[in-house]
Amino acid sequence: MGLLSIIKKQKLKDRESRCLVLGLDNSGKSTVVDWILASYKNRPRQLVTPTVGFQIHTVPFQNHSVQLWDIGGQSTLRPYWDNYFDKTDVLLWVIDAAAAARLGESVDELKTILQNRDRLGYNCRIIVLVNKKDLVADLDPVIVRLKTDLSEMLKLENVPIEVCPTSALTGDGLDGLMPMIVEKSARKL
Ligand SMILES: Nc1nc2c(ncn2[C@@H]2O[C@H](COP(=O)(O)OP(=O)(O)OP(=O)(O)O)[C@@H](O)[C@H]2O)c(=O)[nH]1
Ligand SMILES: [Mg+2]
Repeated sequence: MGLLSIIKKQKLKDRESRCLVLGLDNSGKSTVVDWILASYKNRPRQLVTPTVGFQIHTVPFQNHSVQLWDIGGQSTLRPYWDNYFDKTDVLLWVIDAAAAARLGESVDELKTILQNRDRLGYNCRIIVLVNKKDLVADLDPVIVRLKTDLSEMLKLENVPIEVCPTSALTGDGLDGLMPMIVEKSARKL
């Protein structure tokens, strides 16, 4: 293969992002993906049902191609999550802000994934969506608790985690998501 075709191939790769959408069942992962597909692929919004297994969608954004891997979050499916870790550019971790009782479970699952960082890759960007903000009057206590629960982990691993409050139902807070997902690939150019 000539140098020019190697460079071309690399440039193409730099414009591709693989985004893994994970989190507990019912947190709103497929609804986030549905909002993205409606916004960037003009697909009418659909009624989502629990994901059994996984779904892959490719979404064009600016001059990038984003591959979204929407994985089912039910506890029976979680042992298979690590099959999807390789070559992930962005991990989108979705939390149901209205399910306070499940916050600990969600943080524990995220911690388990972060402890397995060599599989996920140390360059993987981690974005936490505190979803269903439309159902919660005051989101601050949820975000404070989340950051406190993760702080020890963050200190140890020096993992920058971005936290975004969203509503996948209304799209509130989601406008900046695709730019964030492709930003990492853009920086490599
Ligand atoms: N009010 C509100 N409801 C939401 C929001 N996001 C998702 N939902 C609802 O939450 C329920 C679960 O959403 P899903 O997108 O299927 O959740 P999931 O995380 O993909 O669930 P699994 O596929 O089982 O892992 C659905 O009834 C959605 O309509 C949100 O931001 N606000
Ligand atoms: Mg789903």
